[in-house]
Amino acid sequence: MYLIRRFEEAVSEAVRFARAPGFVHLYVGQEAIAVGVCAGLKSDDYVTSSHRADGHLLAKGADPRRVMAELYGRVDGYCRGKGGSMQLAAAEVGVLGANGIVGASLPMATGAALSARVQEVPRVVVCFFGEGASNRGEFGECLNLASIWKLPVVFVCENNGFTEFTRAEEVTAGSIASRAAGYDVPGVVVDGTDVRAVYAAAGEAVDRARDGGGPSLLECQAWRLCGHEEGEEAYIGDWSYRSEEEWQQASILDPIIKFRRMIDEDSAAGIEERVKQVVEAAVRFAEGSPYPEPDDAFTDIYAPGGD
Ligand SMILES: Cc1ncc(C[n+]2csc(CCOP(=O)(O)OP(=O)(O)O)c2C)c(N)n1
Repeated sequence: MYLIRRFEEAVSEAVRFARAPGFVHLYVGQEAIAVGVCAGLKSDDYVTSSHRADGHLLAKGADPRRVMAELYGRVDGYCRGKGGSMQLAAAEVGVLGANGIVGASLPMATGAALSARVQEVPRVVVCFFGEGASNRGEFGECLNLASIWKLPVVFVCENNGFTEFTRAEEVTAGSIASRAAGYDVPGVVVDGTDVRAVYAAAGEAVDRARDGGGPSLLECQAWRLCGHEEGEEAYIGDWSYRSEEEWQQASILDPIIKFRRMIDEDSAAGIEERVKQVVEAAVRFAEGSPYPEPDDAFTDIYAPGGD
């Protein structure tokens, strides 16, 4: 969790000083979800992700240097600098892709789970998506098919309180977790700021999926402790969708502050020092990596339906 937090601080700085391209969506406040879920996965399990993807990659074991290089648009990144933040995929560690299209992680995960079934591989697929994505049609379509076919998929809704610049309660009706019952899928609300609670709930869902029991839906509730995307204050002016009081109270929901209280000071200091070195090395690696050559613009590109 601490690695994700410090990694993203470095990303934020790189974007704000124009060393890396923009349109980066940070994961501050949601770290316990990626870590709690991915800690219980095997290395060949799959993950599909949203536009807020760095945390999912790092939690699934991606190399921070190659994630950073990708965010910088350099050739040593996981997608040779052509994916960037929202098309970031790391097949080596089972991350099938971030997504610029809200909701697209749902059919990707359902399809990957169907492929595991057809190939008779004991693989589980975890699908991360926001509460905004749960209002799109794919949500119902995928829960329905995954339930009917008892696919090994765990749907993890990250309810961070906001869809872009809109408060979730203005656009999302009722309880997301309870929507699962309509598809005969177990659905639970989880405290997404408590890594131990996420780990326990996800472990149960992953075991069920692996044992042939079919899909589950976890609604992990957390609070987005950052803007929708880096640099948004330049165009949303007064941050009118969030109040100052809310920011002050929100730090109570910081998963890292919560967890740090539970471990001893020496362990915390050791983690902090190691993470500092890892993040500094990632930035050095990214900044030392070249940009892709213009002649390579059409290599390593997948364009369905193209000539
Ligand atoms: C299909 C689609 N519609 C709209 C957008 C614009 N958009 C980007 S992020 C976002 C908010 C998504 O909210 P949520 O799913 O809750 O994820 P969060 O940003 O809170 O992590 C929107 C509407 C998009 N990228 N794709």
